[in-house]
Amino acid sequence: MQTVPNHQVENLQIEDDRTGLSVECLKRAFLDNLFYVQGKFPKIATKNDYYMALAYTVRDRLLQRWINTAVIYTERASRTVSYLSAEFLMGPHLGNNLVNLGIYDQVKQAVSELGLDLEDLLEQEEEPGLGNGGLGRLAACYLDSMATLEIPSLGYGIRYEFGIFDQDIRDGWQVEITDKWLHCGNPWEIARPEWEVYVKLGGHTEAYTDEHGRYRVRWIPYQVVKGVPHDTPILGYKTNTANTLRLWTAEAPESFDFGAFNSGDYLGAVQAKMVSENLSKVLYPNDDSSQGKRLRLAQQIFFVSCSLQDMIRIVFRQNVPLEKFHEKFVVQLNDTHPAIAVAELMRLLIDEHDMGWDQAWSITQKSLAYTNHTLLPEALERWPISLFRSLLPRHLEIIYEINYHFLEEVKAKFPGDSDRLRRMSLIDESGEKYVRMAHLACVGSHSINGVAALHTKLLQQDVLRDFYQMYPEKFNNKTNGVTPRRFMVLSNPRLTNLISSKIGDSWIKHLKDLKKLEAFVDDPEFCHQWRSIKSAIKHDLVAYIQKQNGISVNPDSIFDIQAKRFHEYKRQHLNALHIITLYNRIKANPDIDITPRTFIFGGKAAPGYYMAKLIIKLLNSIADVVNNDPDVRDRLKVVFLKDYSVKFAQRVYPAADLSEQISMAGKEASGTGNMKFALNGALTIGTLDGANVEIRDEVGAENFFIFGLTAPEVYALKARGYRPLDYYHSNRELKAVIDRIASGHFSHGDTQLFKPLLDSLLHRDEYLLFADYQAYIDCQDNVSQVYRDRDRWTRMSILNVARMGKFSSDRSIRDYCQDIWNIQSVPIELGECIQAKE
Ligand code: GPW
Repeated sequence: MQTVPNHQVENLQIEDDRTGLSVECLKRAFLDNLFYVQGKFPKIATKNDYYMALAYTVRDRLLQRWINTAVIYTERASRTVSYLSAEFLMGPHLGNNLVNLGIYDQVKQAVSELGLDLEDLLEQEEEPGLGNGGLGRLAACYLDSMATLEIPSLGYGIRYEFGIFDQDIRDGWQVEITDKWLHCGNPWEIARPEWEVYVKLGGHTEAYTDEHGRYRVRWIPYQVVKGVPHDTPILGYKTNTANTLRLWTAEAPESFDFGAFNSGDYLGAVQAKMVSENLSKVLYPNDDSSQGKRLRLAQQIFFVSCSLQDMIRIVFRQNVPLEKFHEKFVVQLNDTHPAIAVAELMRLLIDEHDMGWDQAWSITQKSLAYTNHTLLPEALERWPISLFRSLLPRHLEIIYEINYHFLEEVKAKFPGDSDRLRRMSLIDESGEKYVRMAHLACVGSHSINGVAALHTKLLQQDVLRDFYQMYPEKFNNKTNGVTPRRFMVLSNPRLTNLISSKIGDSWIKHLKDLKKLEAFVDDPEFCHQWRSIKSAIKHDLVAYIQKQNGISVNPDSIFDIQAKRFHEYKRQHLNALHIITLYNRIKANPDIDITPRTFIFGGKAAPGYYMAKLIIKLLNSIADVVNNDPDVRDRLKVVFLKDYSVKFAQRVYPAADLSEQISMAGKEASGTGNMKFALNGALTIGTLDGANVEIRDEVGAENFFIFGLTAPEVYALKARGYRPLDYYHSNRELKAVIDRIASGHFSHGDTQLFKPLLDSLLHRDEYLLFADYQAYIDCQDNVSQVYRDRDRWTRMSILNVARMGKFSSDRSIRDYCQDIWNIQSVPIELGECIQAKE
């Protein structure tokens, strides 16, 4: 579609009621939106109407910045980061936008003068749960940091109609409920049907010779799907930059099935429409695992093709020659989910834009960069060749061609090493043939990065070792980070205000400035305030737990929290073994002196992951027994908080005393919850895994509870031959714990319920719970001791926060900008561009 220049429109001034930030103006605008957008008046308005009216009021203020940003980026054809991710776990927008606009307090006052409560309205927002966990949330933190650092960027992904399922707990088991996040409308997005694109699927290819006598390939698809972009503004913290998150919905093209339509096959045509719409219907709820399902591959090509076509459109609109695609865009691949971009960009350049192979390959490699997020073998994506060919016949040809050139390169560098060729090939031919997406991403990118120092080292030594030997210069580390805006300023206003009252608020943009807090660590008044704030927040969570779970919790107990996806490698069940150990000690000696603890869990399990769901059932079963056993006398409480989400995480992190980061070393790529807890003043009990290693280095070993085998020790033990039964037989407390579960004590006498879990521990124990058990218990005993010295604990807590500066996502993004993206900031001035230039 053509844009029509219209000087009358350009001359329009944006009305003050849509941009003004005074309390009076906000009130007027709010009522105006309630009336004209929501179509309600106060007498009949629901809470949701009020939320919508407020959201539109805030969106109007974003739009001014969004349009200014777009105008400047377009005029200057600014170099842009394109962040491709199958997941964006944004969390609620309203509060975050209030913080970043700097109008939280004004809006609070405005709505309160209208007789409403801001917290109430914030609670009303259905968060877009378009991600599973860490990977999707990282993408969201990175969008926040890119906008804050004024880096031109576009996030590209899928607008799933159903995001991550809502979790209910029934009889202790997880039950999944569809997430209808769109059912009340989404005030934050704007559809852009004028920028629709088409994606081909299935069918076959044909070779032909073009008018210049060149060999060409034509792809005759079985199906064509339309992608429609929906844009959400991403505002930086106290900047005018508003970047875009562009999510694609799949629709049936109007014209495609007219054949069927006209021949009277009405239902057939509607069927085709439904098949198309399926592509953006639902988020796959697996975290750190890949299933090889056709629809999932279709989702990947769908959003990748839409996004690359959109970038090419932008390149043309800004009069950049296509040969300079890589100068206009750098495309970061968030894991292998978008790795099909390697073949798709080649296809677009060669088949659709007449470019030669060598030039297309050079542009592709210069444009793409790949981030790996896992060391788990089951998470490395592979697609059966037959499935791949039936959906993407042209891409398979291109991948074969890339593979041919690549293997020639490998042969040249390592002559006579046929084993290496087999290992490195883009095609796994050991049995059923597969396309290896991580290999495709490595070959097609100019940068390959891990997400924590240890993770990158293990990639180089192990998972991607051959690629490291082939292309050492491509490898680099980018330790993850989290945004302090959402995970401190918004979620922990009390601690934010205390900190800012002492050291100013520069730390919100320059997290390293938290270091200045160290000067107050010996100030008794400050320590007292620090402790009272933590206590007040814990009281709030106590009230919530009372309401949600009907459990009364002692606010003076240690709040010991493990909140993350359920996965055996994350070892929530090791935590369970500790709980039962303490329970056994109490049962053996009811008067034993134990530091009171509240164990809090939150997290979802993939619906098809039986063992993870059984672990949830075990925790709930332990909770039932422990919370109701009179011998325990409120010294231990176990709480499973259902339906963990970003909204919920924001409530949980600030209340934690102790953060559980207890994965088997060598399995957690980085972790980011570990950072959010520590930033909010929790101490960490953790293994030397992922970013825990770097957190401990920063905060000091004396302020961190470390335990367990290191990654090399894990490998050595497994190589020696690990025998979990030996630990069971030789460790009295461990045996008692296992026997207690096996006896049916937590399952109303049912000795079969947890047998699969116990069998897996006793006979395989892939994640070495038994090997780490004693070290974990000893470390927890030490935690309990230290907690009794409240001054010491407070000091450790302050030092943790003061030394967390490295883990801001701003630092991560600065590192990406310098080392991979080669991109500079583009500050946005307000007002200079919407008004027409005379
Ligand atoms: F398997 N992560 C995740 F690598 O949340 F793709 N989901 C995933 O599917 C994958 C990784 C994948 C997580 C890592 O487990 C976590 O350690 C890391 O902090 C996070 O990604 C962000 O890098």
